[in-house]
Amino acid sequence: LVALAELVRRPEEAGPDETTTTARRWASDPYEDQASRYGVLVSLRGEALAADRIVATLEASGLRGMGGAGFPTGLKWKFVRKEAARPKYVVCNADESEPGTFKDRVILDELPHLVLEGMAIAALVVGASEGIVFIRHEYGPEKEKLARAIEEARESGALGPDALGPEKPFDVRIVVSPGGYILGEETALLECLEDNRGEPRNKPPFPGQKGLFGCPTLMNNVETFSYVPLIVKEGAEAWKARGVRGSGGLKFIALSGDVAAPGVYQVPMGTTIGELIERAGGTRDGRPILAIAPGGASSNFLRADAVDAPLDFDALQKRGSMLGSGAVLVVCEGADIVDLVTNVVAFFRNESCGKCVPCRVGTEKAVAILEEAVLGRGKKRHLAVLGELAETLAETSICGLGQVAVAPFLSVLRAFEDDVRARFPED
Ligand code: L3W
Ligand code: SF4
Repeated sequence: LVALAELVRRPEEAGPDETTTTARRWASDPYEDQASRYGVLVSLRGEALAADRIVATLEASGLRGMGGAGFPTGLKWKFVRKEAARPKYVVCNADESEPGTFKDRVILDELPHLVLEGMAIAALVVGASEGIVFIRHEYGPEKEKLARAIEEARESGALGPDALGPEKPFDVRIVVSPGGYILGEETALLECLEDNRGEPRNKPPFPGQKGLFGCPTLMNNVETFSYVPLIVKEGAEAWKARGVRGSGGLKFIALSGDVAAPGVYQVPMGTTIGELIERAGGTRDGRPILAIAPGGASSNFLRADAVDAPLDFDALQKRGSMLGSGAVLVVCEGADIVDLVTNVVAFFRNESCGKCVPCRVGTEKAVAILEEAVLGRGKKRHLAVLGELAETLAETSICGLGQVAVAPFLSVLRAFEDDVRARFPED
């Protein structure tokens, strides 16, 4: 039996032979000029109407949020820009915790200045002078790297009193998450920053309207910010041209599970899952693929024929799953898929903050049913109960955790119906 815990080890648990902290890039390196740090920010300082141009460029580029939801970045920035209330904040969500997701860790390690430059450009656009990076507490070495990068940026004037132009300050501080998956949910993160219990808020209002301390707050994922300098520099068309098969731009993917070389890969958006696996040396021991979860634990499992699916928000949604936070989990034959998906649901049960009764109680119930099924003692009528639980949680949960908690099981039921039904033999 291959449990998810074995398939998706957290980066800090990875063995020395596993390159989880080295991005393997394809084609040309778009970041080769990271040495000319903050060149884009500096060039924007004196530009009249820079903010409007940047928003238009981001909208035309098609850049979407890389934390999981894929919300259009230019639109989000436009919303926050038009808010009149002050002060405004820029928050970088670096509380990467989705099982199988470890690409932000590599970006923070290798490209911290691009993240900071992206945040400074965001501040210039929305009119903020304070930025916060909220980082996962296990990311100690990355936090140190980022802290050094912040110091270097201050020394060069890229952060500080004149960062966005004469007497237009912007500075960034790091806040270490006290720990817990749910704090990566944007409103729970804000509650935490306000020193409250880290539970999600009802939305709307969105953070862009009423965020930190009730003020407009632009929040994006690490990867999203890191792309901004390049897009502003090279323009929307050049960015889109970096994608393939009609998709635009680039994507960092954390590849894990039964592959020869798990790790972080940067690929053109639109690369197929099969091409990615091939790039990683194929499956472990050449075993046939059983299932693929293309977007982390929250995403629906697909059958092996999904290898031809492009890594792209819309394409994967059409296939019944999602790109999510860009975490491709490969499961080969020999794995017990019911055991594996029980692990996923148990993860959500463990990480539920308990604010919504259906999520708090429903995930507990779902895991109890699934644990019986793993032992081959599932009851037929409980399959219907799992369907009802999934629907109830999707309808009544106030955040993504509860909304998707039982969905991965339903995807496994759809993909491997006979095998799964066989685990629920009893009346
Ligand atoms: C202004 C509107 N802003 C939406 C903003 C909203 C947020 C973004 C997306 O993430 C995903 C889920 C899981 N005016 C707006 C607006 N916004 N409408 O757009 O919002 P939303 O609500 O679609 O999603 P979300 O709650 O931000 C949920 C995935 O995250 N997930 C796990 C993620 C884990 C990681 C990680 O470990 N790195 O990211 C779990 O649920 O797939 O798609 O900013 O404010 N009208
Ligand atoms: Fe908390 Fe679950 Fe409700 Fe999200 S859905 S707020 S995790 S109880």
